[in-house]
Amino acid sequence: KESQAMKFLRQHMDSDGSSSSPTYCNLMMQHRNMTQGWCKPVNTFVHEPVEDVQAVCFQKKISCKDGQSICYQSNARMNITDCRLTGNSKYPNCTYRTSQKERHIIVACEGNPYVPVHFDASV
Ligand code: 139
Repeated sequence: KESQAMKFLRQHMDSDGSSSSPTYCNLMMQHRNMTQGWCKPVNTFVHEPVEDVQAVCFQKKISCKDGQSICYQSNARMNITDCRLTGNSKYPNCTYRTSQKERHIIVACEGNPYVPVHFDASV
């Protein structure tokens, strides 16, 4: 079975990639199985080494968007791609807008080892 940590890697890590192409999100959202059953509306891919993203669990503590749990904000800006479902996209044809950004990422972490399990936001 896929652990929460493995799910984060599948949904949010693309260390060796970059979103140089406008079709990046259409291809990656499908390839990483986020368009099965429904079109996941928003998803961020991080183009940085896995160790650098895992290290965020030990960086700046902040509250998550839910206002309840603890999240962590990266000290450094990271190279990311946001994928956002377009308004006229209809399942099973999930079409996304691809936007490349340099931002601080915010994640929630769980487990032992303590690793990212949820992508909260970028700022
Ligand atoms: P999600 O099911 O939210 O979390 P994604 O991050 O891929 O999966 N968990 C938390 N879940 C929510 N809020 C917290 N504070 C949590 N702390 C721990 C995976 C698992 O993580 C655990 C839970 O057990 C949960 O099942 O916001 C909705 C989706 O949109 C994505 C990220 C999120 O899905 N998103 C949003 C982005 O990828 N980028 C953005 O900029 C914004």
